[in-house]
Amino acid sequence: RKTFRWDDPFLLEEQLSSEERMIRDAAADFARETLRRRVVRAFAREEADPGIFREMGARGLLGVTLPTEYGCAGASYVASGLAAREIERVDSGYRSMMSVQSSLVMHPIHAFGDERQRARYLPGLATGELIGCFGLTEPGAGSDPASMLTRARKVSDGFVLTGSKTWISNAPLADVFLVWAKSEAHDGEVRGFLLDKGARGLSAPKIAGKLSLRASVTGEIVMDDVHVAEEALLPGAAGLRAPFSCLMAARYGIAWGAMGAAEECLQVARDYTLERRQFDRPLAANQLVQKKLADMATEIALGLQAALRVGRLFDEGQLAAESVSIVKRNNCGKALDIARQARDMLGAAGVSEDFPIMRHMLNLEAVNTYEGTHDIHALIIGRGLTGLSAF
Ligand code: TGC
Ligand code: FAD
Repeated sequence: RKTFRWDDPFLLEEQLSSEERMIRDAAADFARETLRRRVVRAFAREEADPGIFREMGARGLLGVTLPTEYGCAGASYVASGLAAREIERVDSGYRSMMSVQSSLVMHPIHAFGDERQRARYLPGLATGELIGCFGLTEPGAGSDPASMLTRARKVSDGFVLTGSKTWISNAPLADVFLVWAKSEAHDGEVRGFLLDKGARGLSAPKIAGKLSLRASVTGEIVMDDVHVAEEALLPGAAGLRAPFSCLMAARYGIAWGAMGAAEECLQVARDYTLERRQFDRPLAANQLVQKKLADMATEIALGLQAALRVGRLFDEGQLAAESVSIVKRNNCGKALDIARQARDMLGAAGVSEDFPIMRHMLNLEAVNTYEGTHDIHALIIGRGLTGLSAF
């Protein structure tokens, strides 16, 4: 009889290449040595440490899939997903910082920028000397970015941008703002613009009082007639398919990351219920408790295996957007359920910052909402199933 590995029931480890394991281990070491000891304080004080970007850069964790010529690892999407899982095991806010920089700023500059833009921004973003943000959402345009109001007006030597973005990860710390706007010079089509910190009329106030992802900062981007040169336009990005294609990579990373948070919750709930005694026996000896643990382990094993399969499809160039929606939606929703269950299993201790579960639970509420809400992904999948758009 083969031994059951409760923390790896389907032997995922054996399905990884040595390079993928190496990047995963680098992320796990970094998360354990550097992030874990800071997170409770950062979350309590709502403090995002910009130094984390440089630390991630030094470990090769920014833009993992991009080519080595820009200082990146040139690794697989599976490797980048494994890194997201390890970082989010500690906190979703740290994974958010990493994935916005990598998937939503570096990836589009690489995919849609010209060589001059790549050379100007990618090396600094890879080391974390530059911090980037991605501005798509607006106060009146969340699930429906097509209704955005931000405009780019053509002037003789460039463009003038006017409008505001909200709920933008990293914005208050950012040096580089990738902003999506309707461009009058392109028949009102959505285009991407790279704005540099310090541009006149550009500000990025913090959104305070966030009860989720408190170790990562979120802000607005306010553009009051911000003048940019012609070279700020990303030449290869035409229409909403450009930002949506960035979301593919970010949503994929989230599918892995959410499972990392869920694994941490399972681990803590298992340890706690084995240790804690009530009615003269460990909590874990009760059928109700074992069923909860079994449900958690089952969903995690399935969610990880699905993320791995989707990663392989991504690496093979075979991935459909609807398939990403399946894993983003499933894994976030399941991770949130797991965190809520685990919180309950610790009783009063579950609400304490001495355990990571309540923090994961609060974080996963935002993770379930951003990058397309749980229900929006149901509608994307529904459209794929029926050919009918429900939005
Ligand atoms: P729709 O007609 O579906 O698409 C417009 C064009 O885009 C193309 N497209 C894609 N292309 C590449 N990859 C994808 N995944 C794509 N999805 C769509 C599509 O083919 C079409 O191209 P074309 O050439 O025909 O014009 O547009 P729609 O407006 O009907 O879309 C509806 C919907 C609901 C699917 C879309 O609006 C949506 O996904 N809404 C959710 C909004 C969202 O996810 N926002 C995320 C903001 S960023 C963020 O949250 C970062 S948090 C990060 C962190 O901190 O970790
Ligand atoms: P809404 O679109 O107003 O939706 C509210 C509710 O209505 C949801 O439950 C939704 O599912 C539901 N709903 C909407 N439309 C329909 C429909 N047609 N049918 C049924 N139900 C519907 N955005 C960025 O651009 N960049 C970032 O870096 C970024 N970072 C973020 C960080 C955090 C911490 C958070 C919380 C958000 C961030 N976002 C970012 C914004 C995020 O992408 C949006 O919050 C998300 O897309 C949902 O938009 P909304 O909040 O306006 O909700």
